[in-house]
Amino acid sequence: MAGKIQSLTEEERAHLLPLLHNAQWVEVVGRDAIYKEFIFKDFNQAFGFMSRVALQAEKMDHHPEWFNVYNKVQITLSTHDCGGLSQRDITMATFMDQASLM
Ligand code: HBI
Repeated sequence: MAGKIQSLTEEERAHLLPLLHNAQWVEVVGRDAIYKEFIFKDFNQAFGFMSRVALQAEKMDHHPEWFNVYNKVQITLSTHDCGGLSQRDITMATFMDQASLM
């Protein structure tokens, strides 16, 4: 059985969160989660991004909370299994930032 997913430690947060802030991720007030709004040229680009992320989410078994309207995709990441941010959220956020450039 897979081990329990661990929340990020304070040391990990001190190192990782500034990097995410530089990529326009913000911490959600009142919740151990991160948020970012991606804006694309049009819906086609936005949906292509969402498609790439969806495949990665399935591969990682780690799914975003997201809302899409036309060319905007609003994303919140947190790990349900540990009730807060885990390394999985960092990995997914990094993937999303790269996938948004394709
Ligand atoms: N997605 N964001 C997120 N957080 C989780 O804990 C999670 C998930 N997708 C599937 C998943 N966990 C499975 O491991 C089951 O816990 C549902």
